[in-house]
Amino acid sequence: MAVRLTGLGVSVYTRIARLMLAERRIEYEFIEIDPFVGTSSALVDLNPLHTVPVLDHDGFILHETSAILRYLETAFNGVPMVPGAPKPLARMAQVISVIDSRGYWPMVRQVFAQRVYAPLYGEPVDEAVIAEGLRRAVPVLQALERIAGERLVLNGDRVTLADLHLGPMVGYFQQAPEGQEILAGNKALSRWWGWFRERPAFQAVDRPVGPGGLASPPKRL
Ligand SMILES: N[C@@H](CCC(=O)N[C@@H](CS)C(=O)NCC(=O)O)C(=O)O
Repeated sequence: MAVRLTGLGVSVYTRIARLMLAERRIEYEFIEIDPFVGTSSALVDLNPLHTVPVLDHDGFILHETSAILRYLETAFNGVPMVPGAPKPLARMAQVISVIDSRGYWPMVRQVFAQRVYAPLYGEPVDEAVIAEGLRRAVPVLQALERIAGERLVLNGDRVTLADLHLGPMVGYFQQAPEGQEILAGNKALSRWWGWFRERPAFQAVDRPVGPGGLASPPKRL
């Protein structure tokens, strides 16, 4: 059974998929394509939306990270990561939805990309973009704080797909000093992060970004 993942090393969504592959101890081939530089016909063939990651499992092609995680969760043996009970199951879906629709852009594409990533490449930093990202990230973290405090998911106990979806996003966001400060103000979420960041699978994918940290450094993420 051949598993192949097309992605970009620094892409946060690629990291989420790689985290799941690591959690399930699945061996896979990694093909690096940068979706931010031009149009790759190889990527369009796999995914007309031209986003990464894309999974290929014996010819079954799947894009959209939450779908990839759900697929790997059931197609490969391992500790169940989708709760059976209605309430934690709903919370898991809620976290993933909040992150996808409201978290990714401000936390990663605005705050992390500008405060942390751009300087690594000597690019100018747009403070207005950071300010807007921080403003938009605050309610996202508040919503997640409530969920972490309730402890149905994000509880530092049983890992679910919500943890895997959120971990790499927080991992990037908290690299910005402002992100770290906002996170620190959300106590339950901070506790969760302290637990999650130590997971061996996360440590395996959490490679430094920047010109020294990648074989072929992309200019954007
Ligand atoms: N809905 C997609 C989003 C993936 C995504 O936005 N990936 C970024 C990299 S982190 C990407 O490929 N962006 C290229 C683009 O938007 O043109 C998923 O869940 O996989």
